[in-house]
Amino acid sequence: QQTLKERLAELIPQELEQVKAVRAEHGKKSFGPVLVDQLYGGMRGLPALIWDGSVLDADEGIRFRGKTITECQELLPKAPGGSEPLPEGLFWLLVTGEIPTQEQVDALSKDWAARAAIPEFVEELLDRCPPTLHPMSQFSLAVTALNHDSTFAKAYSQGISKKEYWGPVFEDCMDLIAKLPNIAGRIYRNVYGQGKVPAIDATKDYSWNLANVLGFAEKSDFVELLRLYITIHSDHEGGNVSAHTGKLVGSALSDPFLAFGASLNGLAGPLHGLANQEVLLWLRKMQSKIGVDASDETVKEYVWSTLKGGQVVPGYGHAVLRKTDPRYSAQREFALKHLPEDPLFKLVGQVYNIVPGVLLEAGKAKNPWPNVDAHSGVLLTYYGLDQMNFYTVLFGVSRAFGVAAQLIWDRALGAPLERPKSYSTAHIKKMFDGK
Ligand code: AMX
Repeated sequence: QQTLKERLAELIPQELEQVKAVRAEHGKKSFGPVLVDQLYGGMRGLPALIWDGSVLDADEGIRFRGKTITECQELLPKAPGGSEPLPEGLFWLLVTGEIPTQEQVDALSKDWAARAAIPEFVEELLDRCPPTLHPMSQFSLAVTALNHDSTFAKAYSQGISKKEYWGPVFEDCMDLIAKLPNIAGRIYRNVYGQGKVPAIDATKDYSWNLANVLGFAEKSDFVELLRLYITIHSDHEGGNVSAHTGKLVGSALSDPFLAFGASLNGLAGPLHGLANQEVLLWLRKMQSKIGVDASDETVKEYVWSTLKGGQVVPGYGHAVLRKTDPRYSAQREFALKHLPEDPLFKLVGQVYNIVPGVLLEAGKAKNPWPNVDAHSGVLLTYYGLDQMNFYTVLFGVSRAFGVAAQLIWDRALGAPLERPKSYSTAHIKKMFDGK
């Protein structure tokens, strides 16, 4: 049976040929004009990056290597007795574009378990963080520190040839993903006083081990939730802050630990990954203000008061999507199956019926529909993981899958240093007004 690295070694020359052919045939074709507004407007819609793992359609949502979330749920291997895809299989798909066999997925689980230990100094680093330091800051510190043992950084300093970059980058990416449960588990237990992190079990899959380091492995539905959670949070094409940051920093040949540490710092922002924490805080605040069984009218007033206070409604809107996020829908399906009567789930449903109408009436947001973050916190809370400021760490563990897959390909295809052109307002005025 072929390993992921062996399969990659076969695919890389084919992909190099394909990229060469695409560039030869289409390299001088235009995607359309670049508007001055796009320079000021956060580059929305500007075609600027190659990202192979996934592409986001504004109406349909994400496809991982051409497959929808539902197709991934059907096609990817599962754990014994489970019905959600194993993230190991999703990683294989992101990297190769192919659906792996059950044996290949099992081998990845074992490989990651074998790589899972973190250096003692990283454990100490985390133990020394004050519990008041946000879990995402701790997470980013620890991931950055893993660069101490980077295979790529070492190979580069020893003069490795450009053609060989992808091999050590692959090793670093595998190490990175493998070590995240131990880092996440240690942060969780340190911050919330939950005792020692148990050892990784090499006979179990990645999500079971992640659940176990957090102290939730006995709840098999929670383990299933994590399998789904990692799968849907893994990748969302290349332009979002965490994905693009990882690619950008990686383009300087910073190793995958440095690159993904930077991704995490972007994910920690409230307009990006931190929104899943913000959603729960917002819902709780609403409940404390208007009570648990508030009428639609009162909820509506509360939504308006958020907007009038100059704040965003967390979990709603998106820079690319223009319909309900299928990642939201996948979590809703999970909730309907496992926790249909949960009061917080019902509140999320009630909010879903109200917020889009208010945002449409307010007339600013281009997309009034919910994104992935509108739902995730409710599911985690249901199983007892109610420490909201930890939620983005789980998003970060998942996002490593997508960023790592692209870092491997970027180095395999010799992606150059990123260096877009910037202009000053004075220069633009001069360019178009002549003064
Ligand atoms: N509540 C209130 N106002 C909103 C809004 C929301 N949920 N979504 C967008 N708007 C506002 C914007 O703030 C902007 O206002 P401005 O003109 O005064 O600056 C205006 O509508 C136009 O914004 P847009 O073009 O529709 O969105 P964008 O591409 O600039 O930003 C996003 C996208 C996600 C940052 C925005 O919708 C938002 O702030 N949502 C709430 C936070 C959130 O849920 N983030 C998570 C996104 C998913 C993820 O990355 N995990």
